[in-house]
Amino acid sequence: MLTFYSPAHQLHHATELKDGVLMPCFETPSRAETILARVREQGLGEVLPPGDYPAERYARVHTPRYVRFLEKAWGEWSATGRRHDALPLIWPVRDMRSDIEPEYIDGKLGFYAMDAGVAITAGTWEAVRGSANLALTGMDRLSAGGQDSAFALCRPPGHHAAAEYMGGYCYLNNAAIAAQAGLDAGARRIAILDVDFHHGNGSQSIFYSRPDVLFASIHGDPKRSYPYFLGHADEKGHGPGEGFNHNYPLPHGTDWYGYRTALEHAGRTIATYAPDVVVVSLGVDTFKDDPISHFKLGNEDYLRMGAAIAAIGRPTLFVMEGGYWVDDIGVNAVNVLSGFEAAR
Ligand code: SP5
Ligand code: ZN
Repeated sequence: MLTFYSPAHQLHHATELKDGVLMPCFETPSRAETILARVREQGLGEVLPPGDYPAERYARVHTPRYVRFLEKAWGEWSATGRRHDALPLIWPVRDMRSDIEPEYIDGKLGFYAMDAGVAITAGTWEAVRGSANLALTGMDRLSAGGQDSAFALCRPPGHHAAAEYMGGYCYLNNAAIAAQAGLDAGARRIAILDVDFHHGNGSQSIFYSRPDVLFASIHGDPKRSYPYFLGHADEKGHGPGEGFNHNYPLPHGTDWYGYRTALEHAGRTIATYAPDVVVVSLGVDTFKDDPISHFKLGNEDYLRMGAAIAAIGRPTLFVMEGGYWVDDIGVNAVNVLSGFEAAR
C-alpha cells in the first residue's frame, strides 16, 4: 500500500486548554513520526510526498471565508503583538449571529471554532495545507486507477472540522476534501467510514443533506463523550441526504466484541450503497490505553478491523485522524492497514 507523508506537519506543535489548564496538545508531531517509522519497519510500501493544490480545492467543502481565515489568522494575531498560540475565548451560541464575520481576529477565532483545542501557531497553516494535500494526493492516485488502496498519513487530523469551523485538533477536513475530490474526478458515490473514538461531527455536517456521500461513524456515545452535541443514532441525514448518515454510538468500556458488531453493520450498509471509493477516517484512539478516550481495543483488534474493512470490497483511502497513546499508535494504525491487505 502506498503511504503519503509530508514533514510539513512538524510546523504545527500547539497548546490546548484542558482540565482548565493551558497545556501541551495531546495531538503531537511525534504521533505522525511514530506511524511513519512503523510503516517503514513493516515494509508496508512506498512513502511518497503530496502534490501541491490551490486553496480552491479545500473550498469545495469549506466556505471560502473560512479557508481565508485559516490562511491569515496567524498574521492577524501576531500583528497585534501577541507571540503565544492564538486560541478562541468566545463562541457564538444559539441565537447569536453567524452571518456577519467579525473583523477583529479575537472575534474571528471564536466565530470559526467549536472548542479551545485548535490553537493557531506560526506554522499551523503550512501544516494544515500539507495534511489536506496528502488526502487529495491519495484520492487522486485511487481515481487514476491502478491502486486499490492508499494511506494518507495526515496530521493535523480533520474529522471535527466542518464547512465553517475548526475543533478537536482539526482545521481542514481531510477526509471530506478527499471524498469531494473523488466525486469531482468522476466517482458517483463515496462512503466515509469513521472509526475514530470521537464522532466525526465535521464530516457528518458537511454531507448531511447529500446522497452522494454516505457517512457512517462508530464512536463513544456523545451523551458522555466529546464532541457531546452531535453523533446520536437518530441523526439519519436531511432532505436528499436522508438515509445516508449512520451513527453507532457505543458505551464507555466497549471492547472488540461490542465494537465488531457495529463495524460489521456499518460495513454491510456501505457495501449495499456500493460506493466507488471508501474513505476511512482512521483514528486509533479506540485503544485501551488512550489517554482521552474510553474504548478497550487491543493491538490485534486493529488487524481484525482492517480485515473487516477489506470485506467491504471497494477501493479504499485511509486518512489518519486521532490516537493519543503514542507508544502504540504506529503498531495500531499499521495493523489496520496490514490486516486490510492480508484480507484482500
Ligand atoms: C481528532 C480527535 O481525535 N480529536 C479529539 C479531540 C478531543 N478533545 C477533547 C478531549 C477532552 C478529553 N478530556 C479528558 C481529560 C483527561 N485528563
Ligand atoms: Zn478522536
